Amino acid sequence: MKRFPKHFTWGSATASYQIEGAARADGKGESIWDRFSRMPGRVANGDTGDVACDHYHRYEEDIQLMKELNLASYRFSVSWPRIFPEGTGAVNQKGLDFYKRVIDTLMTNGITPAITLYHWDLPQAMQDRGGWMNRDMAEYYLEYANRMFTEFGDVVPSWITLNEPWVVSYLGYGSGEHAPGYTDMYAHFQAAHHLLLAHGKAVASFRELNRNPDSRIGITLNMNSTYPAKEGEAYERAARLWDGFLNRWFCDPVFKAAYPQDMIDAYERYQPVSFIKEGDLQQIAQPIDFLGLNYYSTAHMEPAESGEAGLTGANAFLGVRGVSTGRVVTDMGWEIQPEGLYDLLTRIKRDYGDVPLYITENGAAYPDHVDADGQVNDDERVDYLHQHLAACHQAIEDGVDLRGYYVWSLLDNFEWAFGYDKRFGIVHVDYETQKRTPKKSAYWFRDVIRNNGL
Ligand code: IFM
Repeated sequence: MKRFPKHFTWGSATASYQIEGAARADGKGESIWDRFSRMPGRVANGDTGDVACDHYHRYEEDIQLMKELNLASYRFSVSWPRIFPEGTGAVNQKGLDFYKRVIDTLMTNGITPAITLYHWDLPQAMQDRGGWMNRDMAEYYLEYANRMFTEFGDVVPSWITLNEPWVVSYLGYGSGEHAPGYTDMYAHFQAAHHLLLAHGKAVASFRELNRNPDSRIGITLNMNSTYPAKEGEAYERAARLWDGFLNRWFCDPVFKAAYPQDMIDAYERYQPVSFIKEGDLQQIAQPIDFLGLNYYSTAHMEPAESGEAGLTGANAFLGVRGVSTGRVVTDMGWEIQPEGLYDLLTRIKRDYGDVPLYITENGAAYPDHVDADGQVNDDERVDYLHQHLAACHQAIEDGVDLRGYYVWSLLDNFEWAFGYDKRFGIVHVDYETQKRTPKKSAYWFRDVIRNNGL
């Protein structure tokens, strides 16, 4: 038996827009995903989060499920436009009441809440002011974060400022696959900087407010291990550039108060980084209590010609391309490489020090269905989770301070541009009836938690 440390935290994660539905209920404002999902061709099948898993009305049933699965902690995000329908100014009390009910029900059932403040559903009113390209967004975010700290900071012990700022800035502003759908590499870097600034301001304010001396705050980054596709200097360089773009651009300012020079150089080949103002990096690099990692896959990189036909976005910008290695893929087309998780965990320790780590997301999409006998036999997901937990275990054995693991996701849900086509849940959701059916992986995970080991 591979046992985990005594106080290891076991949980599952979700995000507001992906599960709540109730898109206009009780005074909620429009979010950029409400707007974007209505634009023709942006989301598969024209799906929207209008109803999603209807968690807004079914949170009690969902929390009972969490309890049955032995979850010790639940990571969820708050919908900013439910709290501030216009992004700033007037507060929507009914929005606050909803999260109060969720938090109370979790606590009554012995499940510790972990709040992510921003998991991509920016109020549309904020986008109308330029969204994350606008430096003022850091101040608006701070207003929202402060309100949440004031309301819930005494009872919620764990806070995450941002979920995957790279996805927000690159997929939202660089490649255009996500809301708001811009395709401008400079906008990406600018948005990323303002997100980091927002993070730093919120951390400083959290310390100052000090609502509960035992509570902790961190950030969640989506990080991949990046490898050269072949031996050779050009391949090493390609891997390093992608690492700079995806990983170091976020970790370096947070932990070292500096942006990676190779990325600054890449950017400045085209334009000065005038959006970085004096004092910003000190503001960003507030000490955090933990780093959350969302890990799914790896990247194997090779050099490419920047002007090459078909090369777009960051690939054209950096002159690199990811290649397939022939490994087995999930339904997202993402290669399965659990040793990449081990490499990532040990690399963080090596490059950024002994910061406490949490896997705030890990999981896999498969085209699951309920059998005639009412079961969902998702053996591939069990296998995926098993292998990745084994990698976590190995990293802990080798001295990494990994404190917890949250499976993505509790429920099948709205997978952004893929709509409801991709199922990541350990619990199956029938979107016609809203019936929840725990999959084999849910029962497997319940037993892992019971045994505190594999
Ligand atoms: O569904 C997403 C989640 O919102 C953020 N991390 C990756 C997941 C799977 O794509």
